Amino acid sequence: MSDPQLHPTVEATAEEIATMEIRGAATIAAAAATALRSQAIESSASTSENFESTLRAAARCLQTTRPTAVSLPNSLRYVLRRMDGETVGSLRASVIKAADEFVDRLDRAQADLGAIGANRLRDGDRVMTHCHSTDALACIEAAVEQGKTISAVVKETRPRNQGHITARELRELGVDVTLIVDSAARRYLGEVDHVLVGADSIAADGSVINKIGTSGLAVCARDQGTPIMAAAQTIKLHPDTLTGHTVEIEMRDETEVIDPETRGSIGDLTVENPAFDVTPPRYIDAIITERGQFPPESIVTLMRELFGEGVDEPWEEPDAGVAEGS
Ligand code: RUB
Repeated sequence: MSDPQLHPTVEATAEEIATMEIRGAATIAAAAATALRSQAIESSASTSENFESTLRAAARCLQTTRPTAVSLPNSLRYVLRRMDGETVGSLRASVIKAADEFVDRLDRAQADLGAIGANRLRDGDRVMTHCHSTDALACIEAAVEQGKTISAVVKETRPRNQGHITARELRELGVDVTLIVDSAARRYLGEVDHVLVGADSIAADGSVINKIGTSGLAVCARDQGTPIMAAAQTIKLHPDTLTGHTVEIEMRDETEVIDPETRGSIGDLTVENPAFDVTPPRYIDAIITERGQFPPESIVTLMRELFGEGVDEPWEEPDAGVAEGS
């Protein structure tokens, strides 16, 4: 049942994130900030307490949609921490400003990261990709804009085939693309100069949490001597891991893996569908951020600089039972 406090855009955005119509860590972060902006614009709250409470409720609704990409809570944090003012009007203005600022910073960070990642790519290089990452593609786009000829081996990325999106976008950039099934990756690793992936979260020890299959690819790449880089803006840094928390891996519906009819025809079996996995830092050569490239083991220094020793959860109500309609 829909929450009367929430603007329909918030619930629609939450639904689209959950069903992956909106997907990919950076895109999810931008959509969440934009949904808070809509809530702020449309809210009919008559008191500042009520306005703040509805914004927190909207953030909670968005925050629970997908658990692995930390860009989502980091985006909500960015906006809610800047919600400030004595009146509904000033609170509204502060949320709109923060959401606009966040989306703008996201775009600039991706462009800066792309320029840094492109420096690692030489003219004529061949890159293997996994899933669809706008941060990873920004590196290739910047290299192409520098006049380098880049070709790509694109992994299909079962079960949702995000590799098809990558293939399409690379073709739009004029990149020569070879599409392969995931299980063919090792065969082609000897032919590529880099493995380039994105990230949903980066842990304090430098582990890269990304689409399922990334860790197996990284292990094979290391075995083959192919360098692997993860392109990840700093909103992918997971502050909770500074204090020992682990990153929750999303388990998605089994129907993404097998249709019910085929499953029924096989008989009694268990189907599991983890959406992400964890690649330990020893398999990653570089994490590319808008603040520079880092060996994974040193990313913790940047995390401390950005987050201190931890973060709050500004979407939680300071005391229960505040909301009285929007
Ligand atoms: C997407 C995925 C991407 C990261 C980074 O998973 O794993 O590699 O989110 O993307 P899903 P970006 O399709 O399940 O959301 O660089 O665009 O933030």
